Amino acid sequence: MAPLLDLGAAEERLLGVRIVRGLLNADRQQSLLAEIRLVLKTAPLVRYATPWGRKMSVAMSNAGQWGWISGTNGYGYDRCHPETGQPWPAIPEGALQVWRQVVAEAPAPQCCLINHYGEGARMGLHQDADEIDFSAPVVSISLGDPARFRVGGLSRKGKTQSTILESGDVAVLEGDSRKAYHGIDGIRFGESSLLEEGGRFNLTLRVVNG
Ligand code: MD3
Ligand code: FE
Repeated sequence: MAPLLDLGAAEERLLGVRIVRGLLNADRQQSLLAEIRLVLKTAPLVRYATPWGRKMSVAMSNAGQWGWISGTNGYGYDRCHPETGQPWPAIPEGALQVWRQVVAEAPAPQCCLINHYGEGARMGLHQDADEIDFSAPVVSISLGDPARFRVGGLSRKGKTQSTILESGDVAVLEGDSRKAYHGIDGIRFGESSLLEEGGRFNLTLRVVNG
């Protein structure tokens, strides 16, 4: 494994979003995936309904002190899984390592949202606005099939740019980009061999209430 502080991975910006390609090598991807599978045993994935009553195509779970959920009472952060009633499991060590590697000076993350994209899943353009502390960065880790990630500006109408996020890529949302509109147009199902069943996991690490 490469030393933790080796920032040899390529870094670029997409409308203010910092993208570090290939931050996680195959070994780190595998071990993080194993940690995610353990989390999902006690905190299973759920497909939530939108406020419009349609089911999201992305299935979700969480690790950490707070988890993002959605339901008939609205959406936001909760300490427990909506179906098991249990507190969320601890954030995987492999994810905390990434956080320390890319945003060393930030306070520790309180939430690790786990998004699972199966065939045909996508996430429409939105802002992340349910956190209290917007000064803290958000760190996103992609595992599995490549996804088309789209980012715009602070208004829904502004122009957007897109790029492909691949397994092992990390995106850092900080400063102005923290409130930018963004989404996932879709994934290239089955292209990566990391998940035997195909699909994509995205982990987003957040500070929820500073
Ligand atoms: C840009 N997830 O969970 S991660 C989400 O791949 C979410 O599952 C997507 O958007 C996914 O809310 C995209 C990259 C990301 C995460 C948070 C952001 C981009 C962001 C917050 C502000 C701007
Ligand atoms: Fe988001």
